[in-house]
Amino acid sequence: MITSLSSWKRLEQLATEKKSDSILSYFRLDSLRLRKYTFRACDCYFDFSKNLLVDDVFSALLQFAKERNLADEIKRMFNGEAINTTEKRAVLHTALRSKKSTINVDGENVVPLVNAELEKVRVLSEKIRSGEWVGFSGKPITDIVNIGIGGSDLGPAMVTQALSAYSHPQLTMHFVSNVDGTHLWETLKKCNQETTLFIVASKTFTTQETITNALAAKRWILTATTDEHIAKHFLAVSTAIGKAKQFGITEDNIVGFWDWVGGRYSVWSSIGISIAISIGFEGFLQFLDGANVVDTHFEAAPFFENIPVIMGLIGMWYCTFLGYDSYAVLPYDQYLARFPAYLQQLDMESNGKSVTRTGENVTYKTGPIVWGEPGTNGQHAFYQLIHQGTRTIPVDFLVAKEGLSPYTDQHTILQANCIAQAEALLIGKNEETVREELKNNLNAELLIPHKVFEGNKPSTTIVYPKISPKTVGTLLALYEHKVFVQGILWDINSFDQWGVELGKQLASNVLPELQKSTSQRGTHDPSTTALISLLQRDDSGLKKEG
Ligand code: G6Q
Repeated sequence: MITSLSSWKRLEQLATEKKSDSILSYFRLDSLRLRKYTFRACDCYFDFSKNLLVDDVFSALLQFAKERNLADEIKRMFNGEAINTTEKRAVLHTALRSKKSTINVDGENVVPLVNAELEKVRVLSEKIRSGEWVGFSGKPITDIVNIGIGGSDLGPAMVTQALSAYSHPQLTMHFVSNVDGTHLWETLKKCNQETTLFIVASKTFTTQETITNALAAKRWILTATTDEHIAKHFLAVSTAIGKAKQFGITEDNIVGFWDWVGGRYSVWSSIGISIAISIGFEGFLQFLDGANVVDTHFEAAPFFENIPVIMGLIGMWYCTFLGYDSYAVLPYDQYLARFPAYLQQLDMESNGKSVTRTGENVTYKTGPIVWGEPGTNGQHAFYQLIHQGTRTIPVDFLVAKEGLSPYTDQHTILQANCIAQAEALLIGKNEETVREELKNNLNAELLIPHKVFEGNKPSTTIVYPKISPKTVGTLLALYEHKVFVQGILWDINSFDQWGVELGKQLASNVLPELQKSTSQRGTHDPSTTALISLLQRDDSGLKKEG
């Protein structure tokens, strides 16, 4: 158990000693603090100095990483070892953006395979972008609908939105994920059968939501044309080529990937074809490049200046030792509006685990709750709780040095808000200052406690040059490796997701009961039984009550 390591014990002791420390006093006591805890790497600037992190804690964290053999574990991942032990799989999304000529999985060099699928992505995306790809009536494609969910949706949807400034002017991208028919219906209202192309993105090609939506999409196309034209309106991305063919998609229109690419790590694979269609294949390559820059840094940089390692260590220090349950990711960038949602899957599906890699129950806190919204919207909503609530919520602020919009003055306002929020969280406002501010106010005594800001709230600020395919690739890969680091530190498997299975299994029992396609009533708890009765189609209970 990791709890018996000497560095663990040291960190426990330090947590008791340091949890009430003042970050501002760290600055006062160490004139080199800023220099020590800020880094330029991967074309970005990282300011960790506003964290509750000081030299002896940092050393103990680094020692912990060493005792957890993090360096060897990183090598094992990059070398294609089957580190996803419960599914007996390698974890090689890094191979999808690598510049190495040989990466072996089970003795087979996967680099040529990766390049071959990438070439298919190039050919297909260029055909669509150039207008050469036409629908059943001979018109070029105008609308692309990616049907997928989880890892087959969040990455492409988030990145396509993030890079919308680089998108093809004649192509509109849509993403349908929810099995709620509303999602597909509302999307199709904006599309025309003649000029719509669906991408069925599913690693397994068995996912209920995706197959249900894909079948509905096929019916929709067939309201306007006949079976022999289906091929002109469907692409598939999958590891299950046979199943995609069975669905009716022609082999030429299927792009593959491999089981060593986890769903939530698959945006770099052909699952990212919608990105290539939207921003062009060159742009997609730059996106891969941005991630490769991080991979190279992560593999080579010493831990004391290795950004994903530092991010991982700080996050673990907060979550496990200081008990900060959640962290907020607040991009001051409208293009990154879906970045927090993407990170929720990446982080929480990867590290929301409570047994070690060998199956023992953990006795410490693992993956945090991740949440966030773009600034400045959050400032007018939930920041109150971060500033004056009862919890400490560490924050990652993300901001571009340069904005893309022509409203450059607004970008400066945005930056000012970002910097000021980090500053406010750090310095707070004490009673004395508030008293001075309210010296002419008759209600001063009443107001003072409400206007005091405790401050000392930790944050990290990441500054990137500007939103570009490369930058977005870089940001994603940084967080991917942060999540990996934490999984190793906590000794959990970050690459499986058994926790999503039970609900799926039970849904397949509930569905026939709701549909009344079975007369057999399953055994459920009383609450579930009552809900099934209420929602059975011909039950008018809701109406009666209403
Ligand atoms: C991610 C998960 C999950 C997966 C979806 C979609 O790591 O495995 O989010 O991506 O369940 O699965 P398919 O791509 O197989 O449809």
